[in-house]
Amino acid sequence: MSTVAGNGRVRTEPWGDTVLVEFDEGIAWVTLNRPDKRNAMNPALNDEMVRVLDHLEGDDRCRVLVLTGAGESFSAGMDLKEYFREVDATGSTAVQIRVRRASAEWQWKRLANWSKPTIAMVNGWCFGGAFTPLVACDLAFADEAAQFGLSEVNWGIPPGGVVSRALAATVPQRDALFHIMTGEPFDGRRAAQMRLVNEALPAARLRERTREVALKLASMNQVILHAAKTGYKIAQEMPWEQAEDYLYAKLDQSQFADKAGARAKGLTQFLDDKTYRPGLSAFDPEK
Ligand code: ACO
Ligand code: V55
Repeated sequence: MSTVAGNGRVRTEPWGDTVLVEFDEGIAWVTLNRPDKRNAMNPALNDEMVRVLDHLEGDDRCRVLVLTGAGESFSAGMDLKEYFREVDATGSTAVQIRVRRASAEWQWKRLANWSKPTIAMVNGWCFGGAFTPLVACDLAFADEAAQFGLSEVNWGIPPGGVVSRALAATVPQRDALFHIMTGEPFDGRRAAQMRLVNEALPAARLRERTREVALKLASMNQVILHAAKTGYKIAQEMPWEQAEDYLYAKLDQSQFADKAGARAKGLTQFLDDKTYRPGLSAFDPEK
């Protein structure tokens, strides 16, 4: 797809207005880029993110995606002016359906099922609707001082979209209901305690740690990673009998799909060559 950028030049990559993408050794750093609005998600940003995810899925420069925000915010949630007030003002159900659809399409439908590993890097404010892409990412790292909150009740709505569903998939009920009902904010350290994020780090170490994990994932077999994460997410919703059958089917499917033959190599290295012990391999992104 090509669009005409502000400078009049034709652009074939779908980012540049409200989203930035930078490539770095297999990592695509995807930055929500409305820092003046604390990266609140308006309809334009939601439309752009749908296109960005579709583009990056087929772009070999991206082996892992990191989602973050420009400036001092991850995302202040849904744009209260453009996503709520201005959509209400149109009086059009069709418009409301369209903007809600674009929002859901990237924030969880595409993101949660993405074919490549995804990591949320919460660099600052994370409110309301921002919990959806946060939870849809496979992993999450946060600045320990980042502020999170389900602020919906403070301005007169219950959490909408799949915000509460996403919370139920990550944190215990006591924490979820406390924050959904009181709207009380919490910091990154607390977010790690309740397992909303994997780790909380000092601001100065956040990018370095996120990059370390991203590089590790970028170095791994992409077909097997895709099968592993999809298997987990889908089996979670299944009865055990079906889960076992499905996960074996997934395992067999991955052997067909993996042209690199990782399984045969792994077996040879352990059983014949004795050059590799899966249980002893350290977490070393350089290997
Ligand atoms: N929607 C629309 N605009 C927003 C949003 C938002 N969610 N968040 C911030 N902005 C805008 C502000 O209106 C302001 O715009 P202006 O400069 O044109 O006046 C600009 O971003 C900067 O915001 P400030 O409040 O001045 O920034 P500050 O750093 O002091 O505070 C904070 C940041 C804490 C994030 C604050 O902006 C805030 O509370 N935002 C709302 C958070 C929220 O409740 N989000 C909605 C959750 S509900 C949902 O997502 C469905
Ligand atoms: C929220 C999110 C929505 C929505 C209504 O509470 C409310 C957040 C992502 O979409 O349509």
